[in-house]
Amino acid sequence: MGSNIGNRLEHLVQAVRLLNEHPAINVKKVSSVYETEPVGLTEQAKFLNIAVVIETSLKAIELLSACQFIENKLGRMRKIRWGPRTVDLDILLYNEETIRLENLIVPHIRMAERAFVLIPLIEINSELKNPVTKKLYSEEPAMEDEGVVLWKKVEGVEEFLKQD
Ligand code: PH2
Ligand code: MG
Ligand code: MG
Repeated sequence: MGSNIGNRLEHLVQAVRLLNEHPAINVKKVSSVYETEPVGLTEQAKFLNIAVVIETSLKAIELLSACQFIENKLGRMRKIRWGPRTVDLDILLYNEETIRLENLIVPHIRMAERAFVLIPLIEINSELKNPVTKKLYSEEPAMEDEGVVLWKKVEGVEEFLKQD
């Protein structure tokens, strides 16, 4: 998840809360919050990024709808590709599956090149591998990139959801 507009932490907390309130989704882990330099379109505000682990009975495509519902609920407008957003919820991995639908590709196509994805992801599970190449995400060269700074240490889902 990422946010770079308004109260960025609040947007992430609300997004995790809404995910967890979905009857078919359980949020199991939340990473610490990282402040990250914008990638792609660099002339925009810094992001806060987190990664979460969920358990769900939803199919990946249904999970995507749930994520988009939350993005819209939190006021996301889709104006510019890679542009500023109140909140962005991307599906990075879904079990060990590879999914190639028109509007959903898993593993997320750019995740292995983005330190703002890899660093929070590795914090919650350092053993994760690309399900196709079997390469450890912790061994991706992008892990060494600059522009990702620990902003707030998070100890657990409960604690994360308590802050306002
Ligand atoms: N998301 C993007 C584009 N660029 N940069 C950072 N630092 N964090 C993001 O979440 C992000 C981005 C497209 O979704
Ligand atoms: Mg997205
Ligand atoms: Mg994104």
